[in-house]
Parts: sequence; C-alpha cells; structure tokens
Amino acid sequence: MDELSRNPSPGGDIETIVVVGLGYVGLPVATVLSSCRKRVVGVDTNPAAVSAINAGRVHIVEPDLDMLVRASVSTGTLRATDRVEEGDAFIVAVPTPFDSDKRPDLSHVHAAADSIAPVLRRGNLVVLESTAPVGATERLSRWLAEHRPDLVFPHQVTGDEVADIHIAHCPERVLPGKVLRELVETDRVIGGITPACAEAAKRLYGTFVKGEIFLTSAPVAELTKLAENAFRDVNIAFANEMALICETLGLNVWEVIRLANRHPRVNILHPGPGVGGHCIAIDPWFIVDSAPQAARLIRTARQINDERPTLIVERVKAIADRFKHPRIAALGLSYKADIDDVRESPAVAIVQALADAVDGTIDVVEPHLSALPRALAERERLSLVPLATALSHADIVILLVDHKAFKGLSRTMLREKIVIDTRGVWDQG
Ligand code: SAJ
Repeated sequence: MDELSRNPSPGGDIETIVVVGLGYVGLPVATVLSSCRKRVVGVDTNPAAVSAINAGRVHIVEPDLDMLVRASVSTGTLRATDRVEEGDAFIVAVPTPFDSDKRPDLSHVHAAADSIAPVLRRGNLVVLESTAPVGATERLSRWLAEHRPDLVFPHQVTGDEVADIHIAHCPERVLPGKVLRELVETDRVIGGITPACAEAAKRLYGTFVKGEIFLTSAPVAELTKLAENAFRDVNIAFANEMALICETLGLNVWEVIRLANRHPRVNILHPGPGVGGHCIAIDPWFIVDSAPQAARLIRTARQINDERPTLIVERVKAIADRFKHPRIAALGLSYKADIDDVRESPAVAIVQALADAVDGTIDVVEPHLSALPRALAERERLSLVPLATALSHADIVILLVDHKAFKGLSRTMLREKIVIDTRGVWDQG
C-alpha cells in the first residue's frame, strides 16, 4: 500500500486549518484562508492579539488586513484562541530569531510542535511557514514524533513505506506593506520531507496561491528561502560599500548607481542607514551558521550592513560637535518606508546612539507611531514631535526613513539646516 492509498486524501479535504502564530505572516495567511471559506483557528500566546482579533481588530499594521479580519471574524470563518485545537492541517508561523551568538533559535518552533503533537490525527498535514535553517523541517517532524509514538512520521519512512502525518516547509515570501497581494500572487516553493508531503501541502496552498507552486525537498526549500534574503542583503551591502567609496572620492553615490543601473544587466539596490526588519538582517546568519567556511561573502555583507548605523552616527556626531547644544531632527524610525515596524530598525539604533553621543536635543518624527519605542522612551532631551515642530527648531536634519510624508519636503523648507540624507530622497545628484 502506498502513502496516498492509505491516507486517501491527505491534505485534500482540508476544511479546518489551525495557524500557530498570528504575527506579520500568520495572521494574513489565516485571514486569506478564511476568506477562501476554510474554517480557520488562529493560535497565539499573546492574549492581547487573541482578543483584538476576536473583536475583529488587528494588532499589526498592514494595508487592508483590518478589513479582511473584520469580515472573516464576523462571518465566523476565523477565530483566535490561545490553545491549539484539532484540525485537518496546521501552519506554523512563529518567530525564528537568532541568539546572542547569531545562531538560529528554534525554541518557538519547538514550542509549537509540543502544542500541536497531542491533537494530531492520522492524515494531518503540518506546514512550517516560518523562515528556518536547513534541517529545521525534519527537526519539527522529530519533535512531533517524540510525543506521538503511535503515529508514523515522514522522517521515519523509507521507500514506499507509509507516513501517517505529512510535514512540509512552505517558506513565506511576502513583503511587509504588500503582504495580502504577495501572499496570493507570488510563486511558492514547497519542500516536503517526502514527495507525498509536498503534494499534500500543495493542495492546501493551491486553495489561495495564484502564482506557480514548485515542489522540492524540505532542505532545498529551506535554503532557497535563505538564499533569497541573503542575495538581497549582499546587493544592499554592495550599494552601501559604493556609498563609502563615493564618500572617500567625493562623488554622489545616488548619481553613480542611477547611471550604472542604465546598463541592461546591472541592478544595484539603494544604500541606506543599514538593513533592518526581522528577515534580511537575520536570515543570512542561518546560512553562515550551517556552512561557516563556505559562506564568506554572505558573512561579509552582513558585517558591512551592520556597520552602517555606526558610520552614520560618526558622521552626524562630527557635525553636531561644531554646535554648543545642537538640535537634531531625526526623520523616521521604522525599519523601512511607510510601515510602523521598528524591529531591528537601524533608525532606532542610530537615534539611540546619537542620544548617548551628542550633547544636544533630538526631535524624532515618525508619522506611523504615536509613542516612542521602548528603547528610546523616557530618555532626556529626546522626544517624538510633529514634522513642523522638528523642522522649526533643527540645526541638523537627518533623514533615516524615506516615508512618503518626508519625500514631499522641499529643499527650501530645509534651507539653513545641515542635511544628512541617508536614503537619497533629496541628494539624488
Ligand atoms: N534596504 C536598503 N536598500 C534597498 C532595499 C532595502 O537599505 O535597496 C533596507 C530596508 O530599508 C530595510 C531592509 O533593507 O531596512 C529590508 O527591507 P526589504 O524591503 O528589502 O525586505 P523585508 O525585510 O521587508 O522583506 C524581505 C523580502 N525578501 C526579499 O525581497 C528577497 C520579502 O519578500 C520576504 O518575505 C521577507 O524579507 C521575509 O519575511 O523573509
């Protein structure tokens, strides 16, 4: 008996889906599945997130997500809870950070496995959607198996042997700010522990993905996802290195990159104050951790991007030291434009370091936040103010995030200020 005949439709008749982790990835996935008329149970350990969702509200900012969550909750297809329940399929979308040695921390995936294992039934599908190091999907399978000796897991089968549970990796690829569109339209890579696992996951994702779905093994899917983010990180590091070279040579980096990109096979990304967010600044280290001798370029790119905030602080400090008590307007705190997310934000690190290094006042402008993040709160001589207030006082204006609200500022509004434009909004050359 082969795997498909014993479990006639593993992943086929998937009606109830349990999404573990209702953050920037899990909540949109849960919502999109529920709008495809699936019954979705979202699980999160944060009680504030659970009650907000059950009240039809969202605890994160993502265009149109609030509207979809409200509709799904009111039609009864989406419900949030703090306990994992039985279902036909489980999607694990929990954080996968790194530890203080930049090694992957899979404790949230392990905790998810511990909570799913007791409710698993024969024929269930478990998908790891969180970005994870090579080997993580198989570890998830092993963690589940430790709890359920009564079931056969896919890492335990060989050849034509049958698994009771299907386990696959389908790494998320969505860009914050465009999550709902990319979730549906972007091609997906699904890696199964066995080919039948990949097929089962494809049947689930095929319910809402309009892009093409490519099937492979779990480790290939794991490394593919990491390679995507490492590639972008290396390209940004190249741009940041060009910025340093241009500063040394007294040239405008924005002009150099703009002109180089007119070559049909060149596409250099933008220099900036550093790489933030919970993906590109972290995932390349998972590759370095698995192949430290081989991943030389990827490690160096990470180091170049991580150095950026310090270089910017040194530049601003050198200028600020010319004033007795300088007033600095810092424009933007989020990790990139037009979102509220400050995770691993280089702008926050820069403002924090400036507050320590400069004997002056810092007026922070962040139109997407109503209060300063914890790292900056309750510091003397540092406050969150409206744009007009910051500009009326400032000696030095440092642009840290290219929010739409700042792009409209004209050079005349900035005249008589010293301007440091880390994003090339005004300094295009
Ligand atoms: N950045 C630059 N210069 C650039 C582009 C970006 O300095 O030219 C900076 C941004 O300001 C930001 C950081 O890089 O601080 C990352 O921003 P991003 O827009 O490049 O990427 P993320 O982290 O928001 O989302 C990425 C995406 N990956 C790729 O584009 C390969 C997304 O598709 C992934 O789903 C996401 O990581 C993830 O969750 O892994």
